[in-house]
Amino acid sequence: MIAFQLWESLAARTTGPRIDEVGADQDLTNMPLYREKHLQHVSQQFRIYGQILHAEPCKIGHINETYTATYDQGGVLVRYIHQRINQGVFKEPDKVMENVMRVTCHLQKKLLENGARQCTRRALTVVPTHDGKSYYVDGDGGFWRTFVFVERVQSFEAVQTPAQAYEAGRAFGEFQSHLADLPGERLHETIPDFHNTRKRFAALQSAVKDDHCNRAHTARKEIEFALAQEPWVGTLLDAQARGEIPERITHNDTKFNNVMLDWETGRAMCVVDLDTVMPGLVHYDFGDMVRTTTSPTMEDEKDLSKVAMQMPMFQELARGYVEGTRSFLTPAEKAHLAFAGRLITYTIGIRFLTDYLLGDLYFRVHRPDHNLDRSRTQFKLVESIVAQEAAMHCYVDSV
Ligand code: GN1
Ligand code: MG
Repeated sequence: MIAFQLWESLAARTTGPRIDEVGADQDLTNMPLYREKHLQHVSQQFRIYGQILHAEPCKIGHINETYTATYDQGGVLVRYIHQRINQGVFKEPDKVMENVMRVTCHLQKKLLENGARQCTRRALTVVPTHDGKSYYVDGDGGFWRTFVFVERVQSFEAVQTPAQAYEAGRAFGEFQSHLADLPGERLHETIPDFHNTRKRFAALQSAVKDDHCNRAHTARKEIEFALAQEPWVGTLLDAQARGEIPERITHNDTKFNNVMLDWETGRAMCVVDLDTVMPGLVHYDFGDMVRTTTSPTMEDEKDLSKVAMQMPMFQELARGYVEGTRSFLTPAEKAHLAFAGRLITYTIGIRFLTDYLLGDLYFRVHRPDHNLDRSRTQFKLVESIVAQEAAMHCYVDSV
């Protein structure tokens, strides 16, 4: 009853008790009462010992619906993440959770074996439902899971210092390295051909041809740029087909805001957003890090004069990544790292552009033309990478 009263008082927007501020990249937005009630119901399905006090939507990410919830547990305030998986994007969420469970359990096991402290701050921990499942399906078919909240960390939309770029490189490198010996079957491909640039290119071509929303004329320059890159879109797929670079377990969404940095030390603590962890090329991860850590801007920056690949950021990123992957990275894989930045920045750019042409069906948008703006930013960054790629390549060779 007390929990309910507290919940009700929260609904009336009196300030509930809070451990600390949630950080610059999380917004507190008003949540309608019915959503709070539903979230309260969902929260009761998980093996959490305590009463929920309040919850806030967390606006990071374009795909899932995420909430930070605070509980009273034995008189101490403890937070959890409740998240509803976007089933338009992840068609088989049970398989997503199978992957996530295998990956998180393996990471936790490694941490324990290595005698690490604060293991639940260093890898995500899934909180099971009362009947021991990793997810709960609500009355509307909504697919929910819960994680332990990682405290005293923060993430950033854009990188601020080369030291942060280094941390991102090291964290995702170590992540790949820890998963290199994951036992059991191949992980599920939760989104088939996720980084298959050739297929993404074909999807763009067909969106341009159909032009269902009559938007192509507003994106003529971007379409022209994107289509002109065709000669190299299959470079890594071809190298893989020739057996030069192997399939690995990769994160596939290594945006800088998916690394949690310790508040005090600035060191990377934990890699989050594991839904797309699946078989892939190491380049998909490294490329998305180049995209999100080397330019000083956000991915939807409208002032393109600010968008540029900054060499000091790239150097630290590459140094951290090569250090983190020393145990397994082959020379052939290393040789394609600089190119990966161009390829993945371009790939995400054409995904934004395609979504714009299709009417913004996939990525959550916050303003008109948001996806078009995002694609422009990516293409500007591609140009900047191309202009410096030889130097990037030389640097990778040297570390
Ligand atoms: C999506 O929503 P978020 O930030 O986790 C997308 C990534 C894109 C990214 C671009 C499953 O990630 O592939 O790189 O937006 N995730 C999915 O910001 O499509
Ligand atoms: Mg994601």
